[in-house]
Amino acid sequence: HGSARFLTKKYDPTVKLFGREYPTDEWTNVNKSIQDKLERKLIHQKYHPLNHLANKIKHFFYKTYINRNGNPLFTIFDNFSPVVSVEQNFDSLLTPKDHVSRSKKDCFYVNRNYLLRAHTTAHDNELIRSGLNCFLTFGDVYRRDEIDSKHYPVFHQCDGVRLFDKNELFKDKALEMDIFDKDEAGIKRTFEKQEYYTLDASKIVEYDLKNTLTKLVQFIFGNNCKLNMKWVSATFPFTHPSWELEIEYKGNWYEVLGCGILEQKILTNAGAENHIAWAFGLGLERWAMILYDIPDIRVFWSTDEGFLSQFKYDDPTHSKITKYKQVSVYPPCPCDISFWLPDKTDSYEYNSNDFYDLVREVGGDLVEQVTLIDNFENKKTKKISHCYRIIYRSMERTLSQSEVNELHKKIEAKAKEQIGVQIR
Ligand code: FA5
Ligand code: MG
Repeated sequence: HGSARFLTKKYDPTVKLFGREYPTDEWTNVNKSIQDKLERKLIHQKYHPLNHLANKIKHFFYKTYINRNGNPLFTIFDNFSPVVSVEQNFDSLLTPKDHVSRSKKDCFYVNRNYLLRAHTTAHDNELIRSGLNCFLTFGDVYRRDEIDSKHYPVFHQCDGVRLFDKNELFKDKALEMDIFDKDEAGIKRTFEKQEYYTLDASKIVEYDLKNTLTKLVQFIFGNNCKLNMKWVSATFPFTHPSWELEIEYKGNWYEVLGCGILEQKILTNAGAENHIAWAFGLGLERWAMILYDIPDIRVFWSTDEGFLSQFKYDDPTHSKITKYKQVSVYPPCPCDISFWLPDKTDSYEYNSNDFYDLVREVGGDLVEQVTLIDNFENKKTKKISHCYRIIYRSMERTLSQSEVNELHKKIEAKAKEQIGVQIR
């Protein structure tokens, strides 16, 4: 292990990401296993817990913030390429040239000019420049890190930004109040505010930021959730003042987001100099682990149906909270069953759910999953055949083959008797 970092790796002259070729150089360190992750797009995978969570967050902003015409105030982006320039990820956010976060040992560099974004904040500058006042960005982010229950080299973030001009900030008091401190002699940066702003402006934006995020926590975790939260002061090159929000969960404090008042220089550089803004960035996995009781960040990358099937539900009001049951470490036993469906009558037409219910009834918790794997019609007889794969697995022990066979036979018999199928 210890010596691996000293090996010099040979890279091809170019690396191809999303169909585009990038020349490699002495900064290149994107490896094959990380490139495979680029394709996974977990937040876009329907019914994935990160997809459920992203939908909840979008819904919160859409329903809470609407303009005079009833349209959402926040514009949402979730499809930007994770390949960004060093300029986007660092320079545009005022990260000093010698800042530790730029290090090759912490980031995945494509070459000296491009990297896999280390945070979704990388898009803020351009989105402000494009004229938006309120926006959210969701995406996968990449950091070189160890893999343990809380760290994984790929995770997901949501960044949010809101700009205010004088009228939005002070409303009917706008004539009497100012965002910018005109008393040039006295202006200085304190722990409470940047040198440019009045204390009033800074405090109102701070209040709005913390209020928005507190409401988001309450919406996501349920209004009467008994989570302890605390604001901890923090530092980021792109915000001042800055905070982190921590949530207590099972006796430990988890940092769930970073936020602050955006540096005025970033607004000025992006052509929004008459504004003041808040910004935040949250880690979706941290929120999902607390929300769904997921004990290990690696679980999100699992393709095991025992995991995925637990989240296969529609949630039209974005308020459903389910608790994850640890996928058993005992081996799965798949067994297939094929039958001709009963003929359709006036009173009964076969539906797969009938079979699923029956399997659950007979097999109980020893059944982890049932999937329809084949469906065809005999052209002559017009009879329809279904084949289902049942995965048997116990949470407590290894099932014996004879035990599984016996259960499977019972299911066949019951299906014949109750639904009238014809086993093939
Ligand atoms: C940032 O990434 C800042 N861009 C956040 C920000 C945006 C601050 C805008 C101010 C204004 P940080 O590195 O702390 O900050 O990560 C933000 C959140 O991502 C953390 O609070 C945590 O919830 C999550 N996170 C960070 N590292 C990991 C990791 N290795 N695995 C999983 N989640 C992580
Ligand atoms: Mg942090």
